[in-house]
Amino acid sequence: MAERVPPGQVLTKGWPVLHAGSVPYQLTATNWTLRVHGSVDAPFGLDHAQLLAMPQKRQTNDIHCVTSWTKLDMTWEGVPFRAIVERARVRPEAKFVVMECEQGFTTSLPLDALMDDDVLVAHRANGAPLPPEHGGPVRLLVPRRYFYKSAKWLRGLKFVPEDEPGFWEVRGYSNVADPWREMRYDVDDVTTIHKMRKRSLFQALTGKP
Ligand SMILES: Nc1nc2c(c(=O)[nH]1)N[C@H]1C(S)=C(S)[C@@H](COP(=O)(O)O)O[C@H]1N2
Ligand SMILES: [Mo]
Repeated sequence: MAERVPPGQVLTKGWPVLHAGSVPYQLTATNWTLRVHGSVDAPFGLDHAQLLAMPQKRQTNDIHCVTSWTKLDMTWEGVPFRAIVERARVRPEAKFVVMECEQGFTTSLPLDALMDDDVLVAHRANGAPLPPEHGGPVRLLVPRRYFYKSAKWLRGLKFVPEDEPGFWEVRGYSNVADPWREMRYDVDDVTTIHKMRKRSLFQALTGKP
């Protein structure tokens, strides 16, 4: 069991709801669309029925939130991210993907990380349609990263040559977000902040610049 719980994480039986802002209840399977665009030769759009017509995968995996809860053995269903990449004919210069969400939330990951076979554009969890509170009708699922990389209410996938750090990433959370290496915060940012604090403390004590 310990092998399945990353360092600093605690098991939860429930499924906490966590996000910035409010739940966009007006977004439903009836009006949801996804835009796949950027550095691709075949940009396309999808509605919910078209998403269900793409290759589907069902899997069991654990999820790890940076606020330190881990939930084991969830079942998920959705379209493998790889199928999206193949269909869009992603260009060689595309190295990152920006996940664009309803209400403006974004997160990003290297394209490589999204090619893992457990990354899904997910529409069902634990045998039921994904509830609005958990990002329904459609969210991204990236089990190998902290859960803030699993964008809720996904509306766009933008392939880009240069990274565009997202909502939590620009607020000091790790851009890598690997739970097994406990990468919760951006160490470079923290180091910079510590240096700044040391310098201002030194100035306060000595009066020297
Ligand atoms: N669109 C959007 N997706 C989001 C967030 C958000 O604020 N907006 N928060 C992230 C964070 S910090 C977490 S922990 C998970 C929580 O997902 P859950 O509410 O289904 O547990 O969603 C992630 N995806
Ligand atoms: Mo989170």
